This record gives sequence, C-alpha cells and structure tokens, in this order.
Amino acid sequence: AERLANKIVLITGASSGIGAATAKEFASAANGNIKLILTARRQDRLTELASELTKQYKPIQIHTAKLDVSDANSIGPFITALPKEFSDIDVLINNAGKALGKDQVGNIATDDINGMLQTNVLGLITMTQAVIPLFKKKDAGDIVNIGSIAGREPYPGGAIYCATKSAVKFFSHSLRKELINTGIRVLEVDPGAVETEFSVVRFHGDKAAADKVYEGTTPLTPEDIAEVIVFGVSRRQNTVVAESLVFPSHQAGASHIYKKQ
Ligand code: NDP
Ligand code: 8X3
Repeated sequence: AERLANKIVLITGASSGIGAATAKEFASAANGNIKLILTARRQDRLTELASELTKQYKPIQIHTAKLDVSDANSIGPFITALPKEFSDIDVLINNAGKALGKDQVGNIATDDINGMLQTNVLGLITMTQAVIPLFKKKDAGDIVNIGSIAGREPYPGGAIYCATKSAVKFFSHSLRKELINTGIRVLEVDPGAVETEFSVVRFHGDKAAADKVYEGTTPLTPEDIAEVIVFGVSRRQNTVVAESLVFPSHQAGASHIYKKQ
C-alpha cells in the first residue's frame, strides 16, 4: 500500500471488465490513498463506479472522463486539459481494447478492421506518446499495456485481433529498451480467457455466441488480472514485471484451436 500511496493512475477502458476491476483493486490496495482517472466511452458507467469507490475508499479522489481512444486526435488535448490535481500522472494502464468478429481474411468487415487497429494499436500508441513527456520530465512512471495470449499465438479468425496484440507486444518491448536509462517501467500483461464483455463485444452483442466461448470452462475473472496488474505496479522500483502471461488452469495456449476431424 505504501508504494501506491498518493499515486495518480490513469486507466483506459475503465467502464467494464479488466479496467473496472483494476480501478477497484488499486483503490483497495492503496486503502483509498490514491487518485484515479477513469476513462472510457460510457460515461454513465464511470460515474457509477466512481461513486461506489468514493463511498468505499475514503480519501480516494477520482476524475472520470469520456474518452474514445480510437479518436487519436482527442488524446493529446485530453491529457493537457486534465484538472491540475490529476495532471501529474504516475501510472498509465493502457487497457481499452477489443476483438470484433471472428471472420477470416477476405471476409472481414472494414469497420471491424479499423475498430480493432484504431483502439488496440493507434489508441494505445497515441496515449503512450501523450504521457511519455510527463514521465520523462520526472524520470519516473509506469506504463502497463494489456496484450493477450492472442499476441503470442495467433489463431484462424483472429488475424486482425492477433496482429493488434502482437503489435502491443513489440511496441512494449521497443519502448522498454528505449527507456532503459530512465526510471520509467514498461509492463505487459497478457491474459488468456477472462469472462468480461469481451466476447459480447466480439460477437456484436450476441450473448449466446459469447457464452459459448466459456462453456464447459472456468475462465479467469477480471479481478484475477487486476491483481496481477496491481502486483506489478507495486513492486520495488528496481523490479520490472516485464511480461505476465496469465491463464485459467484449463488453458495452455490460444483459446481457439481449430482441428480438422
Ligand atoms: P470489456 O469489453 O469488458 O472491456 C473493454 C473496455 O474497453 C471497456 O471499458 C470499453 O469501454 C473500453 N473501450 C472499448 N473501446 C474503446 C474506445 N474506443 N475508447 C475507449 N475505451 C474503449 O473487455 P475486457 O475487460 O476483457 O478487455 C480489456 C482488455 O483486455 C482489452 O485490451 C482486451 O483485448 C484484453 N484482453 C481480454 C481478454 C479476455 O479474454 N477478456 C484476454 C486477453 C486480453 P466503453 O465501451 O465504455 O468505451
Ligand atoms: C482474448 C483472448 O484467445 O479470445 O485476448 O483472443 S482470445
């Protein structure tokens, strides 16, 4: 809790799943001695989460903001316009991301391709670029990028999503090397199957198709990943939990493996 005390943590995609769970985990681990900037497109969800955490974790301070990371031009101005008491960010959690569809190359909707690339890759890169100058100025700060098993092991129907997550991996690696002479840490957390709104979003709202993904398995909960994220950030400054691959116990590779019978 001491290592997290008075930190300012910015989370993208905090309205659901891993992002929302990470907000709660930081609040709890710091006993409320923390400031959170919670962003996503669904402001109502953020307001609800903020009021829940504010009640439960005094003296926590929370700033919520509607931010669409796929709108790259809005990111720089958002960082610059943060209220003064939230402007000196210490930890950036690049969590906003999605898979859209499971169509194979040749049949992938252009909107799905753009949605994944703009959110998972361009959004993450632009957010990082906007925050890096602050971190360099104080020679400190943590960047936590949420990758995926899909960035390590591609699967049919995942060409774009897997490409975006491997882009997150190599971007994170390059950045860690660029920052080797600084006090800035780059952490990458790669989850396996976590039951969140991820599959509902992937199947464009088809709840039955989403439920089928986890049928007969015990997936991770978003809290499981939140614990790993907060663990990494709360290590001693000289410790970098550079990459964490986290599976539920039934999984040991990409969750979608196609086999010809
Ligand atoms: P959820 O769908 O539950 O949450 C995704 C979050 O991202 C939501 O808060 C959503 O908020 C936000 N988001 C989506 N698009 C945008 C956007 N354009 N701008 C800002 N925020 C956006 O899924 P998860 O919690 O599972 O996903 C979080 C991360 O974890 C993603 O990067 C995902 O790829 C990764 N991941 C998930 C796995 C899983 O099995 N669930 C496994 C491996 C990685 P809103 O809609 O309000 O904008
Ligand atoms: C989500 C994991 O395997 O469904 O990143 O693509 S998978």
